Amino acid sequence: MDFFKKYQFLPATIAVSVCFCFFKAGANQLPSDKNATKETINLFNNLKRLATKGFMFGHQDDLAYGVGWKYDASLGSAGRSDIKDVTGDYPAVYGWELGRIEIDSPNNLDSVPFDRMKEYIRTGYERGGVITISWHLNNPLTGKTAWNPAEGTIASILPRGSKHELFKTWLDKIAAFMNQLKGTRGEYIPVIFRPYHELNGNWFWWGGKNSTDDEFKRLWIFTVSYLRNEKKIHHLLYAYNTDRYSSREEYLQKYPGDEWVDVIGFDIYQRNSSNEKFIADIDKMLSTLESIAKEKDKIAALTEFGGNLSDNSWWTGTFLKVLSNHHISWALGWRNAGMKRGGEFEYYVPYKGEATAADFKKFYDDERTIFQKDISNEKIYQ
Ligand code: BMA
Repeated sequence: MDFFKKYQFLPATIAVSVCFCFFKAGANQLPSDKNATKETINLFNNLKRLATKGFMFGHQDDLAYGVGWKYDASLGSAGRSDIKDVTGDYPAVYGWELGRIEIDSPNNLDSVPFDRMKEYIRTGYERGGVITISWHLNNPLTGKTAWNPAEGTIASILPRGSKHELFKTWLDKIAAFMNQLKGTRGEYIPVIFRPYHELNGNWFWWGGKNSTDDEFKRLWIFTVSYLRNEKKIHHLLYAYNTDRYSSREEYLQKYPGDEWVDVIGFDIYQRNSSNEKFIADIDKMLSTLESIAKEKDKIAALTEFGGNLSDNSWWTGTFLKVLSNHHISWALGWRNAGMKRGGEFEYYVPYKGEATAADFKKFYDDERTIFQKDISNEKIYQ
């Protein structure tokens, strides 16, 4: 073969390779679902990008109720929010909860009507915010709550178990809800789904000593593959999340594998521990989480938190102080339930007139915290 013939395709080959390299370098990375929608891929990549700038602030049930109010439509489509009452802005991340959708209840376990929830989700998304959804699902074996760890529950819902068919109908209801979440152009609203959370704790039927590692992994993989492959849902990112943990090994003990997870996180409540102890604990856990996220190329988040709000400067003096040393995507404060039926007064973020409100405003003003106005400018779905 003469020289010309041998190398006649060389220029074309080089050109194609160069283009391909450029394309790869500039291209978005795919989440665990290789068929994810465009908006979901963009969300995944933007969550990673934003974590280098600061962290998003999130709040559970933010638009539905707060301390002393419920479903306040007086602000029109803007909607009330304890965070907005204090800062003039909404959170960047909205947490919602699907517990009891599986038994066809019109309201979730915290009395939020699913119909309203869908509206709130659309509102948050149209403002450019992030949606994350947890699921305190009942125990499918006993019919009792998520906090009923009956023996044999997971085995009963895995393939060939006595409750497997029932369990699939529960996932069908999750799929139906997710499929009803659409933006104004008819596109699906991306959701960070966070099932089986606090998975190393012993209080839920799926977690801790109530499941073997293998059972938990099989439950996780079954759930994701059923929603992804059977129900063809491609607008979800999946969050794997533990409670407090003490080592990397403990964190990863029930990890199902990189192809089934996009976000890794943990939940933490300060309760009665001192600020110093809380800082030390969370600092260690965040460092471990970040190193796992980096190694696995996942998004790190504080999927639920509750602080010490008897300290007026907790937001800047403790929380911001420790989070400033880390790169997580978001931190979600749990719900402002207010006075509950049993007499417990439950809240995790300030409301108008609450003692930490002034300090929270400083926290809001700090350039490292990301709320709604910032996130709207980032156009994270494009
Ligand atoms: C708990 C409390 C409960 C609530 C549950 C599920 O931490 O807030 O009141 O029912 O979460 O949202």
